[in-house]
Amino acid sequence: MFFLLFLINQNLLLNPSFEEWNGDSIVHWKIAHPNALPCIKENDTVYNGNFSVKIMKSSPTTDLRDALISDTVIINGGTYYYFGAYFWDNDPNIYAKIQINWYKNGNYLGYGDTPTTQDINGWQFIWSYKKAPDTANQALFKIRIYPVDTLPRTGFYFCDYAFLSTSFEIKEKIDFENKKFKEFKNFQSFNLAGQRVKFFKNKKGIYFIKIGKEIKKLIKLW
Ligand SMILES: [Ca+2]
Repeated sequence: MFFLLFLINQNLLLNPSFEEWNGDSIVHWKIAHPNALPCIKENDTVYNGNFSVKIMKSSPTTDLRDALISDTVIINGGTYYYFGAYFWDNDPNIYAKIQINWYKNGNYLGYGDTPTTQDINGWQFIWSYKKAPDTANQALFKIRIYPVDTLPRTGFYFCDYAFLSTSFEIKEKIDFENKKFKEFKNFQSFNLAGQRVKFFKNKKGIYFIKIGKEIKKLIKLW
């Protein structure tokens, strides 16, 4: 059995679980390309609450990637932000990721993004973190859809519970054998609630963090 093992503090996104709709519009979100990349209210494949959003790539020729864009979020430059969302993507023809664009008073400064989704028959949690540029004061949260290189270059996935936050807390602790530590690769260091920790994942895509000598499982991706 696996659990969501961290608590997101102060989600800066409005309507992050896609519960509020106004007809075909999603309250506080912009559907960037309604014809090429339709975003549809979904009440069957849902992770959180009553609704999620089905995001489609309906045109095989378009190069557009931005499907849903958040309201502008006020942020603090030089601060670390954590961001991600839940995806149900079992469609081999497309994949998804989140991109954060940083701005200062509307002027683009750069971006951060998550890893891409994989084809999994279930909900997967995709996330990353990035330090906002020192002068940034605004961010846009973009939910993107990409085709693979081969036809048909159309497809869809479901997305639910997006988040952008300056912090999260570990909720659960799972016993883990330290002697297996060397199996893990892709170590990255970051600052979690003021502590220097290491973040890594194993071959099965399971994320862990290490604080001092303690290892905690963070999330399982399926
Ligand atoms: Ca929801």
